[in-house]
Amino acid sequence: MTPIRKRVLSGIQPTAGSFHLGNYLGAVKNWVSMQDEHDAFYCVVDLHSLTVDPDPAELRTRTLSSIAQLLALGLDPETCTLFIQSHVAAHNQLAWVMECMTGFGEASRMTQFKDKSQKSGADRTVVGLFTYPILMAADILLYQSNYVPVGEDQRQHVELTRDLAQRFNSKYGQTFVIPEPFIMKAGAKIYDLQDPTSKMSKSTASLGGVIDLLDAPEINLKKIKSAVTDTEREVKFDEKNKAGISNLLTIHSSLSGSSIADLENEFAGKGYGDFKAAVAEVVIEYLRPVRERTQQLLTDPSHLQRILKTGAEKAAAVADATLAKTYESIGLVPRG
Ligand code: ATP
Ligand code: LTN
Repeated sequence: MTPIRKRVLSGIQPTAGSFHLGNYLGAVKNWVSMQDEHDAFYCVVDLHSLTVDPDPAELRTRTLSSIAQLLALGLDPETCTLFIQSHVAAHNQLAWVMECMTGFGEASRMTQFKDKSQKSGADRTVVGLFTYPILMAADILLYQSNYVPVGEDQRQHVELTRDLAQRFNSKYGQTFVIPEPFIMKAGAKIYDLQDPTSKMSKSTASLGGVIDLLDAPEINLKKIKSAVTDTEREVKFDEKNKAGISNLLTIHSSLSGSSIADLENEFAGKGYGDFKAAVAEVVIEYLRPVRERTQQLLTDPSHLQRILKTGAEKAAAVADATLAKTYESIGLVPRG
């Protein structure tokens, strides 16, 4: 008898024209490596991205580009279920139920909400940004997911999801699997090249510090060569005192597979210039085929649409069953 494979679910927002290296090393790399051994569901969370008021034409383009990038990075639609969040109505439906189980104070403690709302000011902060983690909880719980591969910044949201699932189960009976965050140590947080104490982020002001997967090699070369380092000369991993160099070591090591210790040895006695050139080469060569495959996939939108249609059908079958069970548990009368 084949053992039942554990479920995995994760999502990524279509908030930029290209994913960046932090998205790949913190999250999508794990998505790819988990798809073979798990029953994996991956979605582009377009509804979440509405919290930043995207331009409609841009949202459409970015959503399809996100799907193309995920395929180019190695997701195989025959192996995992790849879909767009808004194609499965149950996400919003379960989110409402979960909103009615979340304390106002509990939601107010989410640090991503606090950071983002502080940046844009109370008047420009939408309610959707506040309820964002609850929609994320619905994404996860609908699929009875065991693991949620994300970067470190999402740990608190997965903790909230666990709390909500436990609360629901103890009040209404066993309904949801309690998910666990799956966060790799290496690459869990990639920092901005210009400000190596802040995370590399799509919505950051310092674009010079973000390595986009789809950028031309010359642009990424320039960004890596001008990465902020320190006044010493030693290529050594020391996150506290050498944040820039440590970040570059993490990037090199995660893409090349060489250990940090081997890289420290290889560059002992050499200057930062040589080291940066080596990092740039690894990044550029890694990204070259990803960029080419993405561009190629985008030339055939009907192929992408077919993948998405199958993905949405497979996802909806699982999600609708969980939603029906949830509605029944809380006493909503079925339509019949
Ligand atoms: P924004 O900064 O605009 O919120 P983002 O760049 O964080 O966007 P998301 O779509 O929110 O992108 O995140 C997708 C995945 O990438 C998440 O699992 C998140 O944890 C991970 N991630 C994002 N930035 C980093 C980073 N700098 N290092 C590691 N993982 C990251
Ligand atoms: N909130 C996440 C994106 C996200 C997600 C999810 C991740 C939405 N739904 C479900 C994992 C599982 C973010 O900002 N990176």
